[in-house]
Amino acid sequence: MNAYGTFAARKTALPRRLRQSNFLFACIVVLALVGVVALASAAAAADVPADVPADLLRRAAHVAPSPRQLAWQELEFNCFVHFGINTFTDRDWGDGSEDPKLFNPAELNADQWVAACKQAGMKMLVLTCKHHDGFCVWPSKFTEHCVKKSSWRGGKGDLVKEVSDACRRGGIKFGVYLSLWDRHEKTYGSDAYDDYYKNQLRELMTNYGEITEVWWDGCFGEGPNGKKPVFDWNGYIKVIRELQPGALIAVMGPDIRWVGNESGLARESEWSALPEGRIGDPDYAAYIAKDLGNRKYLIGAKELIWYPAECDVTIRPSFFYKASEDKQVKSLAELLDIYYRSVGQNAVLLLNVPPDRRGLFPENDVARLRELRATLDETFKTNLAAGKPIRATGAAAGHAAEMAVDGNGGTYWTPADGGIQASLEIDLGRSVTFDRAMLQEMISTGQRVERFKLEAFDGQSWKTFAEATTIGCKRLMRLPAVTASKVRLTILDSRDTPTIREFGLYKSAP
Ligand code: FUL
Repeated sequence: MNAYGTFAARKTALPRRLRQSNFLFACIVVLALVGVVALASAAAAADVPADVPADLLRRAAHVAPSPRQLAWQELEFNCFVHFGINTFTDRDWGDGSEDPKLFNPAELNADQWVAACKQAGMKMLVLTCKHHDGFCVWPSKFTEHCVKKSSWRGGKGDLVKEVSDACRRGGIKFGVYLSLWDRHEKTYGSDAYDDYYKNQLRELMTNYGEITEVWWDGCFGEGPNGKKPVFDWNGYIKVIRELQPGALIAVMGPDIRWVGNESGLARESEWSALPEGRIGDPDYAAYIAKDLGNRKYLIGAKELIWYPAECDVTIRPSFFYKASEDKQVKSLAELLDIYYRSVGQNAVLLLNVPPDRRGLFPENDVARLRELRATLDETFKTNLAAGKPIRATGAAAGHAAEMAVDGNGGTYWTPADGGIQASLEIDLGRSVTFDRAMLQEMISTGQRVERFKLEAFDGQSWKTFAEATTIGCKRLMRLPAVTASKVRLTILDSRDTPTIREFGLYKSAP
C-alpha cells in the first residue's frame, strides 16, 4: 500500500463489490445472492485449523487498525439515510430523468433526524448526497440535476449543509454517500467523468466540515456508450486523503469492508485482518465468501491488511421511503437479531432509516428505534461480572486479570507471553442468573482469538455453556439462562497471546 492507503492492484479500475457491465444482470445477481449469503453466513462453520506457517500466523495476529479505523470501530452503530429524488418518485433506483422540481420536503428538519439517531445510540449519520439517479442534494456547481432546480427552499437549499450542521450541533459524526453510478450525467462511462466525480468529491470534502466516512457503493451499470465504467479509484482516494485525512472510505475503498450482504449480518467468524489482494478482484464472490480470514484462508498471503466489516441494512424493505411500507418497519426482534449479529460479531452496524416526503424520520421508525435502545440499555445496564474477584492462569506485568472486568476500555488482561490456552475464572460471590455474555479483544494490538469456551460452576462441577470462534472488537452471545456462582473463560486457540479488554455477563430485559 502507498501513502494514500490505496491498493497497488487497483491502478486499473477494480470495482470491488460488483463488477458487472450489464446492470440488469447485476440486479439479478444481487437479488439471488443476498438470499444465498444470508443462509451461507448463518451456516458458516467453525474454522478447521490448517497448517499455517507460524510466522504468518504471528503476522496476522499483529495486524492492527489505523487510528481512524480504531475510532470508527468504537462507533459501533450508525445511521444510513437514503433521501433524495427517489423519495418523491417512490423508486429505489431513479434513472436520472426526474424533474428536480419534485424534490420538495416542506417540513424538513435535520435536527429531528439527529435527535432520533442519538436516542437510538447511533454515533454517525451517513447521507446519500447523490444516488444512482445523479440528483445532488447540495447545490453542486457541476450539474443542474440538483437542489438548485428544485422547489425546496426556493432553490436555495443545501441539504448536505443542513444535515452536517445538525450532526455537529448534536455531537454525532457525519458521512457521505456519493454514488459512482450516475444515470443522469452525460460523461458517465468516459474519462471525463473522473473529473466530474472528483469535482463533486472536492465540494463535499471542502464545504461541510469534518467527514468521517465516504461510502462508495459497488453498484454501477454501463455508461451511455455501452462501455464498462473505468474509474480512477486512486485519483478519487487522493482527493479524499488530501482534503479529509481522517475520513474512512468504505465498501469500494480501502478502509472499511462491505460485509457481503444487505441483511445486516456478519459472519460467525468475522476477521478484520485479511490477506491483501484476495478480496477486491474479481471481487463480488470474494466479498460474500463465508471464509475471509480463518487459518486456511491465510495460506499464501503476502501482505496482510486490517479491513474491518460494516453491515448495511435498511429498517424497511426499501432503502428509500415509500408510504406503502409504513407497516413494514422491521420488528424489535428483527432489529435485535441484526444488532447481535453485527455489532456482536465484530462489525459496525449501518442501519438505514429513510426520511419521508415531509423530510422527517417517520414516527413508526422513530418509535422502533426507541424500543431498540430501551431494550439494549436495559439488558446491558449491569455487568454481573464487574469488579468481581477474578484469577487467571497467568498475567503479564501491568495486565492483571482484574483488567478484564474493570469497565475500562483502556486496559486489558493478557497472559504472560506465549500463554495461548489461558483461562480467567470469575467468582460471582453467589448464585447468579444471566443469559448474555460480552467479550472484547484489545484490537489495537490485533485480532487473535480463534476459539474460546465459557463454563459455569454450579457448586458441584464445571459445565460448558457456550463455545464460539472469533471475538474481535466485540462478541455478544445470546444464551439460554445460566445460573452459576463462578464462570470461567478459556481461550482454546489464538494466533498469539490473547489480549482481553472486557468481559461481561448480563440478564436480558424481560
Ligand atoms: C445498493 C444500492 O443500489 C441501493 O440502492 C442502496 O443505496 C444500497 C445501500 O446499496 O447497492
